[in-house]
Amino acid sequence: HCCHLIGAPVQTGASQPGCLMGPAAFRTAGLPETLRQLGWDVVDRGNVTLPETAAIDHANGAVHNLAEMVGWTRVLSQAAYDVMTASDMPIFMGGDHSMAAGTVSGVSRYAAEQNRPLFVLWLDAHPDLHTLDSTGSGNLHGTPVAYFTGQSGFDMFPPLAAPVDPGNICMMGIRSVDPAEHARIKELGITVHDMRTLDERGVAAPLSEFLARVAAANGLLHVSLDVDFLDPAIAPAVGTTVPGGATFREAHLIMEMLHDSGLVGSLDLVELNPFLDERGRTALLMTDLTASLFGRRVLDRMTRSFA
Ligand code: DIR
Ligand code: MN
Ligand code: MN
Ligand code: MN
Repeated sequence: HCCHLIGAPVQTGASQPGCLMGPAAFRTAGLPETLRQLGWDVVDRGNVTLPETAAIDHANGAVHNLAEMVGWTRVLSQAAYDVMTASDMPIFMGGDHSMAAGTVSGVSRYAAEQNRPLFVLWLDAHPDLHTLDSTGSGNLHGTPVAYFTGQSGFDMFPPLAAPVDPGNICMMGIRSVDPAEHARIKELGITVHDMRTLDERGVAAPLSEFLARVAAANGLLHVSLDVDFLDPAIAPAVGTTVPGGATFREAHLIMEMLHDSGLVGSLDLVELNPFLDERGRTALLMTDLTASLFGRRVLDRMTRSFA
């Protein structure tokens, strides 16, 4: 198996600088070596770079760094499409979550060409479902899901080769939702397992249901893991901490189940801000979780089938 790493040093979508250093922190935390020890061939493609941009104004005055997000979306979408043809399971090392406008749209273009439906597992405290018109903060990391599902108002962005079907998105860990996002979740029919659902049902049952759907459709699964999915007590290095996040054990179980499913085609690791970390602990935890997704386990056991 071959895994390609791609760095996406994007920080213009976040409220504070620092995600620029995310890819370097994942390399420093030993992500490439960790995957090699699990038997993967690892190719580090280095970081994608942003071509020069000219400012773009928007009627919503809160919106900032729009030209940067448009530029990143263009280059990352192409990079993601290219790497999908070359790699079993590419990892996009972010970078703030605005990068997912590029990675998911590129992966979706690839899936469409393979005649396979794309499914997205969104592990996050936030649904990131704002449009450019509805965002109040203007922080564009709150908008990628609206873009890649084809919501209106993203005309200055690259046209989508294959918008993601909102019915194929499953969000887990959600606990900070703005009113406009709440309305959009219902309107689009996105499956959202908020923290209350995870408290009541655990993570295994809702995730099994979703994986069964992916398997039944012969789908390709993209996983987008935002650091703030995790509880701030174990993952402090993110600009938008929200109390009451996923525990170490819940997160590892999700990653192990994803590995066992054999359905994951690509992974985003996003919102790591190493400037806010405590001696690299968040980068190391994210690396450990990735190891579980790529096959690290405590004991051999019967592989679960979700078909
Ligand atoms: C909030 C927070 N919904 C916003 N979003 C964040 O600024 O739009 N997304 N932090 O990751
Ligand atoms: Mn996010
Ligand atoms: Mn978030
Ligand atoms: Mn924000």
